Amino acid sequence: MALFTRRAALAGGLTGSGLLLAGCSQAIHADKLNGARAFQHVLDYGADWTLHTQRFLLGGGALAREYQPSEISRDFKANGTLNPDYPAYNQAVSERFANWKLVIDGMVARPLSLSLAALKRLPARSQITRHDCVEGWSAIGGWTGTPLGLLLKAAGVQPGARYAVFYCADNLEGEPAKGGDQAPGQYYESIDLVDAFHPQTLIAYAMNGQPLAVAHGAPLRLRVERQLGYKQAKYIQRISLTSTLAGINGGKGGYWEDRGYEWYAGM
Ligand SMILES: Nc1nc2c(c(=O)[nH]1)N[C@H]1C(S)=C(S)[C@@H](COP(=O)(O)O)O[C@H]1N2
Ligand SMILES: [Mo]
Repeated sequence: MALFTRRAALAGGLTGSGLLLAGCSQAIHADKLNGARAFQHVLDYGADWTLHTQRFLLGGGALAREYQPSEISRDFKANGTLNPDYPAYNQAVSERFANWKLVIDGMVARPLSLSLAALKRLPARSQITRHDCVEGWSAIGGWTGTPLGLLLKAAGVQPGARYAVFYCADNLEGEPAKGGDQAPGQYYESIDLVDAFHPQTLIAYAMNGQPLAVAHGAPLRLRVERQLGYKQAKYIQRISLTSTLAGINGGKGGYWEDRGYEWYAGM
C-alpha cells in the first residue's frame, strides 16, 4: 500500500515535470550541446520515465523512505570538504557557476557537456530523504535535481559499462586536479548502473528549495538515497562510465573506499 501510494506520487510528479519539456530543445541549442540528437533521447526518456519507474518498482527495486516538508532538519550538518577553496573554484562561485560544465563521458555513445542552466531545464525530481553519515549523525533534507538515469540514457550507455564514476572538484590532500581529472587525494565516488538508474538517484542542484550551498557541494552533488553519506559526492565535475574501477586512484571506487570503507554502503 505504502509502495503503491509512493509510486502514484512519483508518477504524478514526473507527469508534472513533463510540462518542462517544451523549453528543453531550445536549451539544447542555446548551450550548443552535442547537437539536438542526443537530447531527443532525453525528451523521449522523459516521456517514458514513468514507465521505467514503474518497471523498476515492479522489478523489486525499493525506494528509500521519503519524508514530509515538516520533517526537514533545521540544521543539516555539512561534512568532509566544506569549501574546495582554490582559484578556479572560487572564480566559479563568483560567476554563480554560469560557466560550470558537467561532463558525461567514458563508455557512452554521445559524450555530453552540460551547463548548469541546461541541466535545470531538463525534467527534475524533488525528494525529502534522510542522510546518514558513518560518523554517527543523520539529517533530513529536500533535494531537487536531474535523475541520473535520464542523463545516462541521453548519453547512450555502451555495452559493457558497469559503473558510473563521479569526479569531484575538491582534493583532500593536495593540489586539486583540473576539470574532473584525477589526482591523489581527489574526492571521487562510484555506483553501479542499477543504482545509477534508480529513480531517486539525482544529480542535485538544489537543497530545501535553494541553490546548493558551497558547503553542501555546489553546484552539483550526487544523491544516491539507499547508501551512506560518503557516497553522496559533492562538487561533481565529471561522470564517467567504465567497465572496471581498477586503475582509478586506489582502484576501490572512491576516496573513502581506497581508505578501507565499503564500496556498497547500503543502509
Ligand atoms: N566531494 C566531496 N564529496 C563528499 C565529501 C567530501 O569530502 N568531498 N564528504 C562525504 C561525506 S563523508 C558526507 S557525510 C557527505 C556530507 O554532505 P553534506 O556536507 O551535504 O552534509 O558528503 C560526502 N561527499
Ligand atoms: Mo560521512
